[in-house]
Amino acid sequence: MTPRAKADEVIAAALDSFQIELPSWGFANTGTRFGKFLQPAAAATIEEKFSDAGEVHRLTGVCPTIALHVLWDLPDGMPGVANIQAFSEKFRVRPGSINPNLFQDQLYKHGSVGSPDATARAAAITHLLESADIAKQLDCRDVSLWFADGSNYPGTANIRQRRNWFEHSLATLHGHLAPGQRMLVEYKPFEPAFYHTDIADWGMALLLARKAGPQAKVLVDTGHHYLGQNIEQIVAWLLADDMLGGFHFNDRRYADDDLTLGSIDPYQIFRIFHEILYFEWETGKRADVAYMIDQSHNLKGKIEAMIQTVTTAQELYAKAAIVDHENLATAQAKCALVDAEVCLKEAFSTDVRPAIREWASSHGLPEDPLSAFRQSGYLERITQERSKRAVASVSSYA
Ligand code: RM4
Ligand code: MN
Ligand code: MN
Repeated sequence: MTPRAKADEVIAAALDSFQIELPSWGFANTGTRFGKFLQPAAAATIEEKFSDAGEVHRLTGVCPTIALHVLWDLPDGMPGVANIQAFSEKFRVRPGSINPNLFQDQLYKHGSVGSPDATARAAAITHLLESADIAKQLDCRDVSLWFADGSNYPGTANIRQRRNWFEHSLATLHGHLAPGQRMLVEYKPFEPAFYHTDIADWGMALLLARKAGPQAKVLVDTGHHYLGQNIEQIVAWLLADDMLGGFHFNDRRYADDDLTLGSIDPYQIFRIFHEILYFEWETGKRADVAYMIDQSHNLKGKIEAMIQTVTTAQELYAKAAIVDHENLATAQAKCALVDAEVCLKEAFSTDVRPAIREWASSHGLPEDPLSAFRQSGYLERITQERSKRAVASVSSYA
């Protein structure tokens, strides 16, 4: 077998095992704190979000699930489950991670589970438990937690006390999970809190997840780090301790910019995938990691941007899959620095697009999902249909 044919085979096997979850909020009108530019084709209802996600999955074949934000997608809680089930059947995409929303209600002005107000803490716990129940009803494995909790000025919050409340609430949620369910703890250094955030980094998320119980893992959102932080090292450490639960993928230049994956620094996403695949090669274990997209495209067409993201993710994953692990391990052991780095770069600079096209057509998928989307007429149809109705109030803050 030629090296090229071997690489193509490795890529095809890697792509067969690669799936990535779409965020419902990525299809809705979102913006910045300075305003929102509305798109006539943006999804305003849960049915429209499922429809758009179904379209991305139909064209890419690797997005079988859609992440749901409880407040935005099931505003009435549990009674919304039947709707979700119906749309899931209709549009052939399953509900994925369930994201409680603990940051929009007026009650959460000073935090949710970390608020000094006992009423806010109790409401937050009730919402967490209801979210776990929704996940059970929908057969969703992951409850994905992100807390906006924190404070804006030094001296205004009791940091240790808030941590205790977090420990208590997360343990309560853990006690409520069904066997096989997981809770993912996401961290973020700042925004909306600008002095301290209760779960500010991976160490805090790790400690809280450990305390909560064995079904709690850490979620890494690539946009939630200080600039210059070595994210792939965090990934490698969490993998080594079996504490990596999943990702929210996006790219950024400055802070939590939620830009298209790989648009700014594709090498970083490649290095993250590389750490995961290197771990799998070394241990012979499959990393049990949920890949999810957490992006909001304010100006790009929502569906096009999502297809672009998925395609980029596949390319970077395929590049990481063809790293010659044996060679790399040998070079590392000998401290052959240039050889080791060249080994990584070699894979990164390989054009994997022909192999991906081949993989797609062998699975009955369009070789170029973006142009297939443009030719499908879907966008024209929804633009027409959706611009007829009045734009529903925009509640999503992603
Ligand atoms: C946060 C975080 C969460 C996402 C919200 C909308 O910054 O990334 O995962 O659900 O934004
Ligand atoms: Mn996120
Ligand atoms: Mn974020």
